[in-house]
Amino acid sequence: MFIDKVNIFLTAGRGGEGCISFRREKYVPYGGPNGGNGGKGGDIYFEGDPEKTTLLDLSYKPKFNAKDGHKGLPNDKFGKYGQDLVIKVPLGTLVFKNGELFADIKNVGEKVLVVKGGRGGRGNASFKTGRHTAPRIAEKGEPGQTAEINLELRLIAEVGFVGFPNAGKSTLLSKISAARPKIADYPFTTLSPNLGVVDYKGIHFVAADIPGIIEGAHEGKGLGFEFLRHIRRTRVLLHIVDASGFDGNKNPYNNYKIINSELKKYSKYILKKQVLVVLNKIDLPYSDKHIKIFKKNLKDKKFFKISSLTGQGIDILLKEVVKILSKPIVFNPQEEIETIPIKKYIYETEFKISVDKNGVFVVTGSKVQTLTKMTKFNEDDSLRRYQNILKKMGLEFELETMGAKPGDTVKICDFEFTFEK
Ligand SMILES: Nc1nc2c(ncn2[C@@H]2O[C@H](COP(=O)(O)OP(=O)(O)OP(=O)(O)O)[C@@H](O)[C@H]2O)c(=O)[nH]1
Ligand SMILES: [Mg+2]
Repeated sequence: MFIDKVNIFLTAGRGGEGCISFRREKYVPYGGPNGGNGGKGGDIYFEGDPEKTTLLDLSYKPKFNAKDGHKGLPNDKFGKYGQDLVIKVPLGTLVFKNGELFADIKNVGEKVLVVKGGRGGRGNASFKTGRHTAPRIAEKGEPGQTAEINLELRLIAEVGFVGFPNAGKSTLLSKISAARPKIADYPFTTLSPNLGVVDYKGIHFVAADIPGIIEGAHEGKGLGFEFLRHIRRTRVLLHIVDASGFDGNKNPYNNYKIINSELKKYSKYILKKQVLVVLNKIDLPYSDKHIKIFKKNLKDKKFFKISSLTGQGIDILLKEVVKILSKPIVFNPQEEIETIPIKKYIYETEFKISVDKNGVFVVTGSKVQTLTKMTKFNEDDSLRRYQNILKKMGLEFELETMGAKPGDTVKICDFEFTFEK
């Protein structure tokens, strides 16, 4: 499971108690105080770990404590320090402490102190004064600092893929890296980001394939903007377009404009990155026609024609990507702190079925509903495709299991269908 946001509580260790003790030596009648100080409580750190790619393990445990310091001892011995706690996080983790951005862990081994352990209490040796030579005073240890921490992961990839669902983003990633994301001919196959390391003639870079976005993503439609943060730190975006005409939609150029407008609503910086327009699926009929439309509208802007399936055109594309990556990084601090309203994404099963009082089978679930809202029922191919996807998801089987008979009514969103096999 991919978890990119967690909320945890940290408590650093409490300082150890100071000791009250007096010297006892032969022939020394009134030994002075010799109680040592308590040891300092353990600190808590976050450390960047390249092996980690998710915050999943932290999501199981809401509270983390470092060890308390040990008590001070007689003979002016200080108590041992409480052990520090080092929490490993993936590179690209933003740390918000009590609601404010506190650190941004980007490098391997980068370690930040988040809460400090308490000071050890002073033992009575520390309280000795000229007038008060035998104090029975010692302090308790200082409590460790506490903090509420929100961690937010923004994956670090040099190249990010954006585009409509089904454009072929995951297919491209699987073609150019060893990553094996799920690929299928229905929208929202990818539900969380996939990373892959690309090796182009000995030059390596990380590419991120994120779930598709749709019109209205800024209002939370589809998966909303939830995963866009993972392409915020990329240097190059590949805007992948299905040039063959997705979902009976005969206008890939329009899709391209929709994505651009959604990206602009997401962040004013994102389109300032290098964006390469990638027309995919050129092995399919109709792509020629759409490529011409792009050519006309993009004017001088360069675009790439590829087939993620056959591999055609990919070499030229990667060559350009590597060329851009070889230029120095221009860092924009404003972009990093631009805050983005995020709609919370809750994972759901693909669909749920219930039977209402009229015996109608009501199907819910964001995936089915999005698909239904995105399907043009007045087109035969779209309708057939819709039926196929539902069948593949197992909806027909599930309806039968729940006792649906031919002729029964099935409701999805505002649409009513008659169940048939
Ligand atoms: N003919 C052809 N089909 C392709 C090509 N690239 C992808 N496909 C097919 O298009 C469908 C969608 O591909 P995916 O890679 O899952 O698309 P995606 O953009 O990751 O989709 P989401 O994860 O839903 O956003 C699959 O059936 C692929 O086999 C291509 O270049 N040519
Ligand atoms: Mg995908």
